[in-house]
Amino acid sequence: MYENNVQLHSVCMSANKDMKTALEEIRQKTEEQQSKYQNDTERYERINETVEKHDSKLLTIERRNENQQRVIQTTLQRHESDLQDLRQLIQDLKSKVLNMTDELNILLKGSVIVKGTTNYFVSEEKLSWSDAWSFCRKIGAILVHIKNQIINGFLLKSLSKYADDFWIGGELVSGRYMWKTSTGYEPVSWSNWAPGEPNSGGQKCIQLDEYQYHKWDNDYCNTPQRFVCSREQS
Ligand SMILES: [Ca+2]
Repeated sequence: MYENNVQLHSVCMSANKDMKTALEEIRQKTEEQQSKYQNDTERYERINETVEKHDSKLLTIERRNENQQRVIQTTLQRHESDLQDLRQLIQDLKSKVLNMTDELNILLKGSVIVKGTTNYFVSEEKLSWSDAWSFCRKIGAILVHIKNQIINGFLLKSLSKYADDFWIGGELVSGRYMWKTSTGYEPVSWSNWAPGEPNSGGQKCIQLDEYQYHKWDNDYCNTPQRFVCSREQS
C-alpha cells in the first residue's frame, strides 16, 4: 500500500512537473506572440504614419501642380490674347501704310499748299467735276469752297502761275448755286463771278477761269479740268 502511494505520488509529481513545463512553454510562447504582435503593431503604425506623410506630400504636390497648371493656363491665354492684339495691330498698320501709300501716290499727282489750319491740294491731272469730287473724297477732302475774299485772294495768288482752269466745289442745284459738302449742300452766299458769269445753258459747275484771272465761271461739268481740294488739318 505504501509503495503504491509512493508510486502514485511519484507519478503525480512527474505529471505536475510536465504540466508546469507545458504551462511555462505556453507562457513563453504567449509572451513571444505578444511581443511579436507588439512589434507588428508598432511596425504597422510606423508604416501607416509614413503612408500618411507620403499622402500629405502627394496632396501638396498635386495642389502645387494644379496651381502651376492654372498659372500656365492663364499665362497661355494672356499670351494668346497679346498675340491676337499684335496680329490686329500689324493688320491695322498694314492698312495704314497702304492708305498712306495711296495718299502719297495721289499727292504725287499734285501739290499741297497750306493756309492756317487748311491744306489745299492742287491737282496736276484733269478730271470731270464729279470725278474731281470723288478724288478729293479719297483723300478725306472736298472740292474747295471759297466763302470769302481772304481765301479767294490766297487761291488766286497761289494759282496765278498756272495757265489752267480749276474746278471748285460749287454746282447748280435746283436753279441755285450751292457748295457741295461731305453730307449735303450749302448755299453760295459770297461769290466772285467773272463779268457775264454765270451764263446760261448747260454749264452747271463752277471753275476758276484762267482767261478771267481765275475769277468764277460756270462750265460744262464733264469737261476735264484741274481742280483744288481742301481738308482741315487733323
Ligand atoms: Ca460760263
